[in-house]
Amino acid sequence: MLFDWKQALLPYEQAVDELVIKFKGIRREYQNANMISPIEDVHGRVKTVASIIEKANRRNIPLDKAITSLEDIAGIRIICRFVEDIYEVIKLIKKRDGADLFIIEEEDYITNKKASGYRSYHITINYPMFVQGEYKKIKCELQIRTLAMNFWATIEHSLRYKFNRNIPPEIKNRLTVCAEAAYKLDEEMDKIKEDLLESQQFLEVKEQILDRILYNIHELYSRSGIKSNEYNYKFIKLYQEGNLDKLREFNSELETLLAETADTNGIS
Ligand code: 0O2
Repeated sequence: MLFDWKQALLPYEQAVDELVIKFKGIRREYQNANMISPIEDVHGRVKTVASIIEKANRRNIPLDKAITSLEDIAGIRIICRFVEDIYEVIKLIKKRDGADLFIIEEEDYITNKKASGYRSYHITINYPMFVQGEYKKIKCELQIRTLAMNFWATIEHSLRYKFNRNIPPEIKNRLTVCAEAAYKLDEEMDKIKEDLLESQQFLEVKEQILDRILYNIHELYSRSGIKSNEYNYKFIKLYQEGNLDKLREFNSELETLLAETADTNGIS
């Protein structure tokens, strides 16, 4: 009888779907708390049958054992902006160990890059699930890497396929140089991370104040018919100047005015 790959891979698909939702959920939690998430993006995939057969053959694994032996049938890729964020994500995963996932092993290809130049942090987990009413643990590989590491790995992966895993030495050398350049980029980005985060926070605070100002101008106009032109002009001028303190001051001015109009209108 023919092996039913579709049926066998179904639990892996479900595990990938659930894990993607969970990691995207972490990202959303940070955003809701107005914090910058260490997770930039999350992707998941189930290895194709062709890729499973190829890898099993390469590792001399009999086909009937391929699904249970290979660690990366189900794969989740977590993309971070900074190397530091990778370690933050690892901490978050370890906190869940024994709860909704079970860590089997870790491979730190960041500190110990592969000969190819590949960098990424791999965590193999068992993910508990109910499959057709039965409790099962599905093996899944989590790959955590930066945008720069992912860029390099994606290009190198395509070239591997193009050259049937035998990349010509000249291209291999270039890739090694590129891997180092990508890592240098990560190192430089980590150095300016604080400045980047500050500027991001600055933009977020500024956006909130701008929203508040526009809301207050609208309220002044709709509550008491105060001509909003004067305030609109002042707003545009301050907006162009971009000075956060002045925008804050202007917003306080509007809020005092609003409170006064509320008093005279008897609104409490
Ligand atoms: P896919 O699904 O096409 O990505 P090894 O440890 O070297 O004997 P392997 O397969 O590298 O064997 O196992 P490992 O280390 O667990 O790697 C699993 C996955 O990590 C790979 O899956 C890749 O996604 C990624 N990876 C590992 N090494 C490299 C590398 O040098 N370059 C790139 N681009 N990715 C790597 P697969 O099997 O490639 O399948």
